[in-house]
Order: sequence, then C-alpha cells, then structure tokens
Amino acid sequence: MKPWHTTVFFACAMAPLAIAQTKSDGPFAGTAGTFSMDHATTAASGGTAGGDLHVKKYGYTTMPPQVWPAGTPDFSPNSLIFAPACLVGPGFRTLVNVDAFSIGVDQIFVDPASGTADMTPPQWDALHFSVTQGTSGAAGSRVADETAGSEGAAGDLFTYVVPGSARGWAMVVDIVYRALDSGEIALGGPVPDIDGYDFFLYEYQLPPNCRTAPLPLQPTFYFSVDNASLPFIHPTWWAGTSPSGATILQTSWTGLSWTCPQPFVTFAQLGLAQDEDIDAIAIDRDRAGATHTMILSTDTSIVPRNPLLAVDISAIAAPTLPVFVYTVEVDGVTGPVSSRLGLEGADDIDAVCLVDPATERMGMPQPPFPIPLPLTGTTNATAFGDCDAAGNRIVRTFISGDTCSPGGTVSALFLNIGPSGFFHVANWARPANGFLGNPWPLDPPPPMPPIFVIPNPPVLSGFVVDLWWISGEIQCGMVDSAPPVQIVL
Ligand SMILES: [Ca+2]
Ligand SMILES: [Ca+2]
Ligand SMILES: [Ca+2]
Repeated sequence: MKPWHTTVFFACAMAPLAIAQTKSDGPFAGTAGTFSMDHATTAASGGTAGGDLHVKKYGYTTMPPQVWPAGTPDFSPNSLIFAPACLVGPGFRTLVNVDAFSIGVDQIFVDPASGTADMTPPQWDALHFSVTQGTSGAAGSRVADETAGSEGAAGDLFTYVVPGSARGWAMVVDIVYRALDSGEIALGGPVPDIDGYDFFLYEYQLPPNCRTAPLPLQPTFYFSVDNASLPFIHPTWWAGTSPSGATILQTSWTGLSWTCPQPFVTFAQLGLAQDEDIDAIAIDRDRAGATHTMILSTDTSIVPRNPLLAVDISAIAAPTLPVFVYTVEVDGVTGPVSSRLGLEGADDIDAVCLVDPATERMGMPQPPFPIPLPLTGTTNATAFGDCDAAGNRIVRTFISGDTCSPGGTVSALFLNIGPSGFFHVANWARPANGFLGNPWPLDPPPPMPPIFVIPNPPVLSGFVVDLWWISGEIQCGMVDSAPPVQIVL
C-alpha cells in the first residue's frame, strides 16, 4: 500500500460542469430499513399486499424490499398481527393495511415539555421520512424537485439532520437529502408510495455484534392501521375503546409468539377525532435511558394539522397526553420542523423514523479535503456497519453522483487508520452509462453496485477509520472527491 499522495490517480486538470442534483445523497444514501408500502406499490413490486413489513438491505438494488422472513423475533406476516389466535387471520392480509409502525427504540431528542429538538453532545438526530402522494413541496425544495419527476416523491426516503446535532460535519445539518429513490429500491407502479419506515427493526436481521444499537430480546411492535382497515379488525383489539385509525396499537414478542394487539395510545388521549388517521409514528420508549417521547403524523387531509407532532408519553396511562408541533431552533428562531423540510399547505408525511448516527457504526461525514483540482462537488459517500453472510462485522461503503453518459468511470477508495495517512485500497471502474448515475436499475444487467465491502478481521474491531473516495469520468472530463466518511470497524 502507498500513501495517497504518492498515488497518481488523476493526472489531468478538468473543468467543473453544471450538473442537476438527481442523485441520492447525504449521510444515509443507500441505507437499509424495514418498509411498508401502500397496497398498489406492494402488488406492483411483486410482493404480498396487506400490512406486510418488507426488508431492504444496504445499497441500491434491482430487487424490491422483500417480505420479512420467519425468525426470532418473528416479524413475518402471518405471525406478527395476522395470527389466527388474534382473530384477524391471514385471509385478511389483503384488507388490513398497517400505515405506521415502530419498535419503540427510535432515538428522539426533544424537550418533552415543548416538543422542541433538544440534544446534548454527542447526540445527533436524523429524521428519516416519506411524503404522501398529494405532497408537492415548497418551491425549490428537495421534495418539490422529486415531485416533479414522473414517479413522484412518495416512494422516496428523505433524511434531515436536525439542527443542534452535535457531532459530524456541520454542513450536513438542516438540509433535506434523498437517501433512496423509489427506482433505486425497485418499487413498482406509476407512483410508488412508502407508507411506513423503521431503521431499527431491520437490525434484527443482523447478529447483535453487527447492530448500531442494542435491541430488545422481547420487543414491542407499535403500529396503526388505516381507516379502510377498520371493518376487518376484531373488536378485541380495541379493548373497549372506539375503533380508530388514529389509535396506536401494540403487540409484544413473548419469545415464542406475539401477544394479540391492544391499544397503546388512543386517539382520545392524543386529542384527535375518532375519524382521523395516524399514518406515521416514531416511538422512543423501550430504549435504555430514553426520555419517553413520540413523533407522529396524522392524515392531514381529514383534519388539517402540522404533519409532525411531538408527544410526551412518559405518563402513558394519563387520559390526555401533551401534544406539540415538533419544532427546532434555527438562528435563534423556533419553528416547525416540517417547514425546514420544505413542506407547506396540504403537504403531508406518511413515514417517520429518528436515528442517532453517533452510534459509530454509521458513517459520519468529515470536512472535505482541499484538493488542488477543479472538482464537481457532486459526489457523495456513505458507510454503514453490516455483517457478511457468515456473521462477521464488515463495513459497506457507497458512492453516488451524477450521470455522464456514455463516459466510463474510475473510482478509487482510500482508507485512513489513525495517524498513518491514507492508503489506496481499491479501484473500481464502470465501462459505460455513467459512473454514479441514478437510478441504478437502469444500468444493463447485471448491475454493478457502487459499493466496496471492507472486510473487517476481528483484530481490527474498534478501530476508527476514514474512507475517502475520489472518482473521475474520463470522457466528460469530470473529477470529484467525496467528503471522507468516518466509521468504527
Ligand atoms: Ca410515502
Ligand atoms: Ca393509521
Ligand atoms: Ca401524515
């Protein structure tokens, strides 16, 4: 291996080009998660309609999210809420739609007395969200840009690092990024729609040593169904309360099976009308040391409300719970988070999850290196802790950028461990159709993923490394250096 400054990789000075921002970007581009989609999207993606959770692994893919396999805990569809013992059997799966879910370990940092974002170093908070099909976004916003595309924005996953987040590169804060385009995860249908997302649930797919955070052995699954599902829900689920799509239900894993659903928080406790519908939840209740809070969204077309509400759930049995608009202070002014996301008017959110990347198994963007070349400034790199098929800890790192067709592309990955300087570890080449273009499934099969897997021998476990990608498109005369990403092996 050679220090990076002795590696002659790009020899020519190149002029920057004006390029549209069509790539996935930000600190979570290519992230994993558990998704639910609306019925039409699920069916068009080759899945089984109705309330099912779908697994999407790290990266960009030509395979849609897959139905959760049986396991422990068992989030597969016939076990989770459709077990016959719970009186809503598998035959109802095409009729019941889960439109919000969480496993209670979201990392939510808000003041429970005001609903305002409130972090203490080294905490971060990164909001992951999806918008509804009716959302247009404020002029010039990232959401509006995506809405203008033929497939819309409703099937994309966006992220937003909440101001006040303590660690990392300040330039990623208070910016809406698109972490995944619907085409990059192969969602089907003319206007795909994600209607539920949770990152942490995905991590039950990984051995404990590969997760970003500890997970409960006996988790609780919090969820809501949509109003159209209500005729198919057995009355026992409501425990004597009035049926409502704005009630949040819960079911717990006993180690062998799930308890039958019961109310966690009713619409009445939240001050909502019975005919309203909660369509997104993030709950921080079952995480050690957490302040018990919840972020939710209602269907704002039924009753106009801010699309992100914060709730203090520390007194869960109280007849009414404190509900606030989720707000954040920016430049001394406190205002709705939804406004920072570029949402206005009838715009609405239908999936939400909050993640703290300070867990160190998620890559932290670092300040960019000064490079004596004209750079396009368009390349983005991310890194995530993961496991290989044998259960060994690995790091996956991805780059994304902009298409320069038909130019071929070469990329190089450098690795820095400690004070030793950067070492060149790999080159990666694409022969045609642009290096870093989105969506990836448009590439000729088999797609070559924009990925490099760094094997992680146990002897290196715990080392902090910086990953640095540089890439160039020879025919188009483009070169760029992505900000380095720091992660713990
Ligand atoms: Ca959506
Ligand atoms: Ca609902
Ligand atoms: Ca909503």
